[in-house]
Amino acid sequence: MQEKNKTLGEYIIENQNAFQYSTGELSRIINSIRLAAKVVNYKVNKAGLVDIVGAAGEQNIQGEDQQKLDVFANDTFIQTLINRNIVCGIASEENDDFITVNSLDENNQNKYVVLMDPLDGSSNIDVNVSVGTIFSVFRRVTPVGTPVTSEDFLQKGVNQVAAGYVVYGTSTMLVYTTGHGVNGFTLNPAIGTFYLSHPNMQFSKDGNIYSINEGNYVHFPQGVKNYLKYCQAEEGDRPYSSRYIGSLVSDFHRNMIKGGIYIYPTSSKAPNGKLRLLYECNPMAFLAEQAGGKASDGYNRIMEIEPTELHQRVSFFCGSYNMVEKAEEFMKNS
Ligand code: P6P
Repeated sequence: MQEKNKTLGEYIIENQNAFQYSTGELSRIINSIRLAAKVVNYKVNKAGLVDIVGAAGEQNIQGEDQQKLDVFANDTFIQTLINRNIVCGIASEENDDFITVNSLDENNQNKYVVLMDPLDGSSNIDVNVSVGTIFSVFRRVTPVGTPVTSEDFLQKGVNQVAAGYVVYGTSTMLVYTTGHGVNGFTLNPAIGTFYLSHPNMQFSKDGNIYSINEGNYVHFPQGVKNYLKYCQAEEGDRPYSSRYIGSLVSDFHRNMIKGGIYIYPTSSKAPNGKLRLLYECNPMAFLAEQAGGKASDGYNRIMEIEPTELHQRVSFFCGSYNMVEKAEEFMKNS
């Protein structure tokens, strides 16, 4: 059991050897994410005060207006990782293609690639609702010392060596796993240190919160409609509560603490769903499973999906194990 109030730095050092491939590289990646998270947190908290809110005028590959904080967060995480010469490649929601990182020494021996959504939920920024960073880490599959290829990024979620998120909310937290459970660290902004505040985070097997944008109800598949009617029926511990922040990291984080299910299904408006497999669904699925929860596309385990494109979208059901199972039952029977 991890005792509370340990700093993130102490935790990383103590657990470095627990990690099978431990050469310190993965620890240095987590440390870089820690540093970038503090820098982004500072700007997110100042967004209302300085001229950094509002669209940057550009559009990302998703065709979404880029908020200036999106651009800032993307640049911060990318530069922090590149400057420390610890990864061989980076993919981001904000970049059309992956970035090949040439190490400072000519024979780049770095073994890891990082995929990320640098600021998820960014449309909430100018209405002061919490947003988050999501990251996923893989070992490269192509020969060390050669430039990375798409093969290094298009890996099944089961191959992840680490995943996590930063939630910039009423407090800023870094929540991550390296395959040995999920731990949450809360930032003390006065001294810029993350402390272990939520050791061994677990989803309850059952829950009574469902998170979905019910405004899209008429566009949902019948199985989702049937599941929503089940959640709203007066029977046993139902009706459940509907809670939807519109920020995946925040909805996921609340559901992990209180129990619940998050659903972003396919619909006639979004035939492949909205969330991206590689840098949103896979990392959240890794966390969910490590916390005793479940993550599927309504039919199949998210982390078994064979990726075909960097920005591909999937339908996403994630949270308390029994709630996801029940939703899958409705999907299969519809
Ligand atoms: P909608 C944010 O853009 C996001 O990717 C998730 O963080 C969030 O849960 C979802 O999309 C919100 O989408 O269509 O309900 O506004």
